[in-house]
Amino acid sequence: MNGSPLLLDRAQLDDRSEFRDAVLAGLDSTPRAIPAKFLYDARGSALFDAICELPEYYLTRTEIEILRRFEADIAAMAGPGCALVEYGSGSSVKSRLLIEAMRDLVAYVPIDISRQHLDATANGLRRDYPHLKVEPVCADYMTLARLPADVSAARRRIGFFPGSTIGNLLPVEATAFLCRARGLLGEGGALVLGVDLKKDPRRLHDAYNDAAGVTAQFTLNLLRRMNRELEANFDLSAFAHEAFYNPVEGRIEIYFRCLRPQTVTVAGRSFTFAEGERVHTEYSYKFDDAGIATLARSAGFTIARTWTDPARLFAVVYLVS
Ligand code: AVI
Repeated sequence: MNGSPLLLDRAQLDDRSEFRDAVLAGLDSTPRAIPAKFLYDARGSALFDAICELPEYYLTRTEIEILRRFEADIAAMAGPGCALVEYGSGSSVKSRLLIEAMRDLVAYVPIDISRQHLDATANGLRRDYPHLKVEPVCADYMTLARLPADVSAARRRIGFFPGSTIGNLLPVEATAFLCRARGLLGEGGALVLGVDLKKDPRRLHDAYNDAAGVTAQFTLNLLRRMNRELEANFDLSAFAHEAFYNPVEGRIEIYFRCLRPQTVTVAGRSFTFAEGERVHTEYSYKFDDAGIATLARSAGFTIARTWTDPARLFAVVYLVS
């Protein structure tokens, strides 16, 4: 990971130049912003896993609770002989619940950008479900144009996009993603979508400003990554994580904020940061029923069912074409 560029393989070199181009463009833009996907290097992914376990971060455990409670309903809506297609599968923890509930599943197709994650997950699933056809696809699900041929043998394709990852997309990107998914899932297809709900802003604030500071480490890991991969010289003590709920836009906004004026070198270029200047890293949109319906409609989906927890913190919706 930390080795000389000469030891990087082709894919790593491509990843690194994509990262460099995105960072330089993001630091040249006004306001400054770096796309959220670059938060997930190996350390960032481990930190995100730790976030999911935090007492303040209710999203993961609430969604799992909903899936456990309603997995039989979800399986009944899907019916027999389906293929399950998971967008951004990671370790496929949540999809295991659906795999176990959806008997007669023809195939499981995890889609993930990380080859390492994908292979480990696929091998684990093949071991645990020897009769299930596991067809991993290593791709960016935002641009994926085709599913494996075998999937067309399924009676119906069921997409699965959990975790409220849809909330990290701008509304226009979320619509584009849903349109693409609707096309890939085809006629009779459906999408099981996890969304975080609007709630008391203090609860939202705490979920992104945990007392242990893990979310702050997750944001500031982007600076570490730039230092390591782009020969940058960010002083980590001179920047702070900032996250707040914007009630007008209905979203959490996350930035790293500069605490004292300084000049930083990144990939051979110099960038000056004023005190208080911030660089945007993430949005996390929160939804109400009307917002979910508008989003679904924008891509030609309708909501067939909505499942929530008793406190209405999170929702899992079943969208049909
Ligand atoms: C991955 N995604 C749904 C998380 C969220 O809640 O928006 C990312 C995150 N960033 C900071 N904490 C969690």
